[in-house]
Amino acid sequence: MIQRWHILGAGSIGCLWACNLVSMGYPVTLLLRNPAKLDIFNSTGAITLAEKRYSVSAELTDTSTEIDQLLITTKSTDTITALQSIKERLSKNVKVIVLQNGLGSQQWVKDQLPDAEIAWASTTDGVWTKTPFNLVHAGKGITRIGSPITRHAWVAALEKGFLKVEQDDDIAATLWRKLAINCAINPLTAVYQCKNGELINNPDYLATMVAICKEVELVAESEGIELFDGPLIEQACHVAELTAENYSSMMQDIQHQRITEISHITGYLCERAKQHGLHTPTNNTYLRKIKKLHENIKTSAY
Ligand code: KPL
Repeated sequence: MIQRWHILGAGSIGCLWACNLVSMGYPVTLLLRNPAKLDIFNSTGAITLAEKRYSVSAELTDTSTEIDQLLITTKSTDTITALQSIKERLSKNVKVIVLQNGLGSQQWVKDQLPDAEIAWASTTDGVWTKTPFNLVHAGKGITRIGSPITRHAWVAALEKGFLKVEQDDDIAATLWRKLAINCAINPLTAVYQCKNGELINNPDYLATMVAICKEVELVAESEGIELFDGPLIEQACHVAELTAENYSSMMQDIQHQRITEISHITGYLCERAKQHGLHTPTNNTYLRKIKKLHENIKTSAY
């Protein structure tokens, strides 16, 4: 029997994945916290992607039906509140995929659900929401999925949709590599409110990016993580060049007065550095700067 996927976090990545799961024949339900968002969804009854409508259903998190398969795509900062709102509904051996930026929340979910079959995922797909539940898949990337412990057979079935999916036997390292790039690009673009490409054209921004990357490399080494073949700064500049005209997710969060994922990106890095007795002054400075920007922001919604 094909089991239903529930999606916690109906933002652009969650909705893109909803369409992908529908394309594979899965029934999909979006879990929404906000009745107003449910009303908006019910007025269209589907997600639109490239002019095509994908039929999914939606319900409030406080509904009582059981959840057997759960994809978590909330912002990392919303994970605790979001998971707690549906924890009672999870079946004992629920299958869970955590597809989020940053680090820290994946391990937290795993610790909370000791009997669940857990997989973690990282994506390079770029997608944005034109109007609610109407998406533009702007950058076609890869979603890597892997279990932190043993391979789960059901993950392989997820390679059959229209999104490019690969199984990853070292998903923790993949998430770390993404974190490293995010540490290099996101806080700077958010503080200076610039496009990714500006980081490589402005000598002051570039010098700061170099300092950030050196600190990140030290922490990664202490964690036993091999980052890239060359220096991190080369990879970060390469990503900034490839995405030169884009605004990073953190830049957009600040621009739209939303809480950013800094605590799970630079915050996670600085915390790990502290554990290893390493100094990360540049990363600490940008962590403080973003936290200062958060002071004027009140809410976030998953
Ligand atoms: O992942 C990103 C983001 O915006 O969050 C990129 C564009 C790669 C910058 O770190």
